[in-house]
Amino acid sequence: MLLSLACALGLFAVLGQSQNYPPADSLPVLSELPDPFLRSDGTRIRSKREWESQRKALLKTVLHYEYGELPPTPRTLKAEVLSTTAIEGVAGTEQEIRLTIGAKGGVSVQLLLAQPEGEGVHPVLITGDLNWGRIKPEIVREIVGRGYILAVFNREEVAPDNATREGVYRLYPNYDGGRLSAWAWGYHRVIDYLLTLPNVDAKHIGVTGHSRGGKAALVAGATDTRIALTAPNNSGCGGAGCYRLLNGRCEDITAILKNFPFWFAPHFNEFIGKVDRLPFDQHTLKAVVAPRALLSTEALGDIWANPKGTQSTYSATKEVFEFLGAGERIGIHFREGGHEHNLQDWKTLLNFADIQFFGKGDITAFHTLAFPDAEQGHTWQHPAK
Ligand code: GTR
Repeated sequence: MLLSLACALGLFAVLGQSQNYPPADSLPVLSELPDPFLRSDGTRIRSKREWESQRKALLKTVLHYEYGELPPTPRTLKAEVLSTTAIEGVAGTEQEIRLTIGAKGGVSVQLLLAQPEGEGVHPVLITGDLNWGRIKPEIVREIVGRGYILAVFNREEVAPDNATREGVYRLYPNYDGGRLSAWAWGYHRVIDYLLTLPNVDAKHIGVTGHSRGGKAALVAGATDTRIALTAPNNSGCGGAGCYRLLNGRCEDITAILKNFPFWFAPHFNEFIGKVDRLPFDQHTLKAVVAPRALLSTEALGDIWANPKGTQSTYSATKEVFEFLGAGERIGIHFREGGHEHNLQDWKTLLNFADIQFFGKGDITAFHTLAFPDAEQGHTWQHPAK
């Protein structure tokens, strides 16, 4: 404990010396999950009041080292409704929309909006996974039947899933953040549009996505307080997983940066073989969402996504939520099976959203852990304990 505290203080002494972030080699080794309550001057925050500035500082650090900043917010956004059709089996319609984001021709993105019929406003769930195909009809029926709007956009039109500089990279030629930040920006632009619609419940907007889409949804939720619920599914390494605590044949920083360097900030690869020098881990990004609601949905057979390490970062993040008096706003759910975003995952998300948005249901199931022997990964506790 003493050792890790000394290391952490060492880190913040380094960070405190200048506004710039030192390179990986100059950062101290932190073997445990870094303390999210520790400020850059080496003191810990003590009151809830101090959380908002700490939250912003943590977010800046994570974006600097891991993902890169998000692109700027564009001044213009146009939407053209191309078609409206009835959804089979439920009282609702689906619209196909073309969003044009920004000037000079802009970024053109396909958006499908499945909406329940009826008066009043509706909560919304957004995913950027349209590039993987339409959401299955039974899932759309479930979401719309439960009174939610489903917004599905194609994140690969926002930024391609490779190193080519199309989409938002063409709109902002100097932009150098990674794809996960660019995709997160796509979620934010969809929200800009949704907030112009009369049937959207602005206070109840949730984001989700699967795997790399889940990583992007987590970055989106961490960087936009208009998002009331952030729900990455099977998001693993670079998402709700963990860099330090690895279990079995799961993805680590070396593997992810070998295959997908363009998902991250260009200098993140300095941490290959040095994850213990990261001044944060994924619990830090999850904590940045607090006190807004956060759910991770995991699959026990999806070893590559490190469900056990995800439980460890969940437990570390819960310290922050509890400190803020928001312990009921964080949840985790494990199902049997493998890497997919299936009907059960969506039902789990809807159940969690009903609790968070409308106080309907019981949170207990979302605090049930699957791995009693998972590493705690941290010795710090929240400051009010
Ligand atoms: C895998 C990758 C994961 C995950 C997944 C996906 O190949 O290693 O990080 O994001 O792809 O997006 O399906």
